[in-house]
Amino acid sequence: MTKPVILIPGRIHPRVTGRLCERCELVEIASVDTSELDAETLSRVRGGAVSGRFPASLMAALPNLEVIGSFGVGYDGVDVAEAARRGVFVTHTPDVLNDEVADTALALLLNTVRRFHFAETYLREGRWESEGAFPLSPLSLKGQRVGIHGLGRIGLEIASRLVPFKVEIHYHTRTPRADVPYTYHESLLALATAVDTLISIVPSTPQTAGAIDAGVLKALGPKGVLINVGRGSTVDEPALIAALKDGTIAAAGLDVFADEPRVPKALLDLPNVSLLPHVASASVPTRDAMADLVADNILSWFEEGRPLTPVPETPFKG
Ligand code: NAP
Ligand code: 8YV
Repeated sequence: MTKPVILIPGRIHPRVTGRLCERCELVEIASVDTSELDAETLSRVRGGAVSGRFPASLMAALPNLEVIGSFGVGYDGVDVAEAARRGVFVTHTPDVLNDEVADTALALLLNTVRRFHFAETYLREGRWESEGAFPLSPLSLKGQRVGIHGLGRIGLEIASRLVPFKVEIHYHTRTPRADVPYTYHESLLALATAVDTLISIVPSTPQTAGAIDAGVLKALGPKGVLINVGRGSTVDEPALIAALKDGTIAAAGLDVFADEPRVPKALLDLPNVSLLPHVASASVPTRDAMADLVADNILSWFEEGRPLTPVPETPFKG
């Protein structure tokens, strides 16, 4: 039987290629630029596996494309509208990373509020011995009201981890959930007004772009803390930097940025931030599970005739 040909534009977790290589023919290229491939190869490609971008221009170069396996639960790098128009299934990796990302969100929250990263540096520099105790953190999680922007698969796990911390939990989504006891707010601004700490875990969409703006930060207030583990595009980064500088909010913990991997120097220079290089899901077990789900989706499509976890924009109606 002829093996399906899978295009891999750019780098991807090695377990994806390791899993696929025996049952598929892999065509690996450096980026979404297909100019090094001849027309015959392009026409043989039936699948794609990607961590990052899969634009409409790439789909246009692949006349027999059937399925794209995207690494990650967020699939903003893939032009899903164009895929849907072409009848191409796009799959992603939901659920297998919920716990890891929620754990990271809590760690980032505590680090931001209690400044443990600065405390550890203080110890390592010998300053505990030479200067005495590390200064008290002005902020505490105790008694805080925490708002979750996005209460989906990961947001729910974040909320359940917050319960034992005895904080008040509020949330905003476009549609209220009937299955949670947390306080719902109809707008992000109303949520920010009601809470001290805002955790954002929404997808990158035209509607969420720049949603956390100067007005939302002002509503969060001078004791306010922003944690972003969703996407950098959700935050107006210049407005956030200004708010952190002038005391409009107290602190921020960020795992995601507007223009990764570039992080504005103005953010790096601030004393009231905790910054991570997009590592929320980045443990070996979780990334292995994500890689397996990318491979399983592609193999299931070609061997069983159905994708396992298609995105909502390209549903499988079997
Ligand atoms: P999900 O289950 O689809 O949940 C998304 C949540 O966001 C839902 O509650 C949804 O509710 C809400 N939402 C969507 N658009 C909104 C809007 N315009 N305003 C307010 N709420 C909105 O997704 P998930 O699996 O939890 O993942 C969420 C996102 O986290 C991913 O798309 C990805 O970008 C990001 N992520 C980041 C990392 C990392 O490494 N930092 C790791 C994993 C995921 P409604 O539809 O009712 O509005
Ligand atoms: C990964 C993510 O860092 O799943 C997502 O949406 O942002 C992360 O889990 C990313 O997919 C790595 O490419």
